[in-house]
Amino acid sequence: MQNTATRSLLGGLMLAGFGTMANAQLTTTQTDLNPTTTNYVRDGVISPNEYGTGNTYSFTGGGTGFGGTVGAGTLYMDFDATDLKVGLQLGGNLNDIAVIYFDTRPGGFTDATMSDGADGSRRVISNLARDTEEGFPFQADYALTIGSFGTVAFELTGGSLTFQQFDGTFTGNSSATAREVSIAKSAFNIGGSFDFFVAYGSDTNFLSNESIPAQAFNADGNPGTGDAANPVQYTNFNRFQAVPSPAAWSVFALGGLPILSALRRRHRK
Ligand SMILES: [Ca+2]
Ligand SMILES: [Ca+2]
Repeated sequence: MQNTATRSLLGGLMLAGFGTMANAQLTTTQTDLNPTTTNYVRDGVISPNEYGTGNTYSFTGGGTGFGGTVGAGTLYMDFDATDLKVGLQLGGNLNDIAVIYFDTRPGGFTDATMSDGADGSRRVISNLARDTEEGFPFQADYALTIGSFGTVAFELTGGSLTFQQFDGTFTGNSSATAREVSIAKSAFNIGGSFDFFVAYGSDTNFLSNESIPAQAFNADGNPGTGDAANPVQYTNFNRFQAVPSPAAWSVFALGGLPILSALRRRHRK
């Protein structure tokens, strides 16, 4: 078993957490053990071992207010050398817009600091419920929307969100079609680890109670246009990370061992 000092050193090495909020809670971490290779195929099907052995690089959620599309869905991820591969197996028909918020660097934006109303994706990303400012578990840097139109990726800003990419491979609302998309890690500033959560809402800012990971408000009704006296709080988030490379381990060996020795010496006193 690793002692606390080792674990905290490993945590520091992985550069995890880029400015989470005080009440934020990490729910699930998945680690890509082969971060330079993938079995991903963009075919609308989650095939065996496509997202890790046994498709274990997966994340589930909660809430059924919009039919379980996201709340009963499963989100898959995998790295290769250049890309993050994302697959969403829907739990119901995709009649609205799912948004994945990414935390990949310090700083960023929340519902309260974004306000781009130029199209459906931008409206959902920047204002989940029409009349309220939802709480985020972190300041988000990038977002990916998934709808019946395909997928759109943006860099977040306080003004007009910066368009990154559109993929129209998968359209329509059928729950039978998994939505699969590849994003260049460089486009989202993704290094060895990032945090994310998923929300679901309409392009008119009527918010579902569904999310990945599960949130406390999943058990309540849909937030809809929002209750100013009780704005929704997304406190829970997930993490996807690459297993440290041999280079990172050698840095750990060189830099970490003297620290561990010092800790041991101090412990003996
Ligand atoms: Ca991989
Ligand atoms: Ca596939």
